[in-house]
Amino acid sequence: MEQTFIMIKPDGVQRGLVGDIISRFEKKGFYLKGLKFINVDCPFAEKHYEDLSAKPFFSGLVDYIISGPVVAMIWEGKNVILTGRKIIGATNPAESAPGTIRGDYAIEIGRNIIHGSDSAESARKEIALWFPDGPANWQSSVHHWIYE
Ligand code: RTP
Repeated sequence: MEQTFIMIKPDGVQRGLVGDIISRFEKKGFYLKGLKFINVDCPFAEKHYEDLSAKPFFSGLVDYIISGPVVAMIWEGKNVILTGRKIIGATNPAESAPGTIRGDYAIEIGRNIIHGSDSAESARKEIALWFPDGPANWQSSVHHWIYE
């Protein structure tokens, strides 16, 4: 089944939003397959955001990500990459719909609380980077209550 990489950024941790964010993904029916509470260093953050290295906001983005602990997660489920992005909301909170995480809790693009993989290719790369040992191996006992 499809997997995605989700990271609660330092502002989400500092503002006490970890429980709410995990709850939104759990209540939707997705399965938590990996969870780490960690501080990343500059080279690691640069690697994660390497596709954005030419952007003018790159160094500010890296400083933001290394400014405190983050919660790195693997979530699994049907269409979890696209649906995860919908749960998160548009990149700029000024354009994120109410009901989304960014729409409900964020104001500025540079403090937008959470990251989610934007494609199957980035999910694969990001899971490999953040979870080199792979996802946890467990099966949900409520699977047939969520899927036909
Ligand atoms: P993310 O990777 O964090 O899930 O965000 P995204 O795909 O929605 O957006 P992306 O374009 O990949 O940008 C990554 C993060 O960089 C910050 N950003 N700042 N100042 C700016 O104009 C600007 N643009 C992007 C945001 O924190 C964004 O989530």
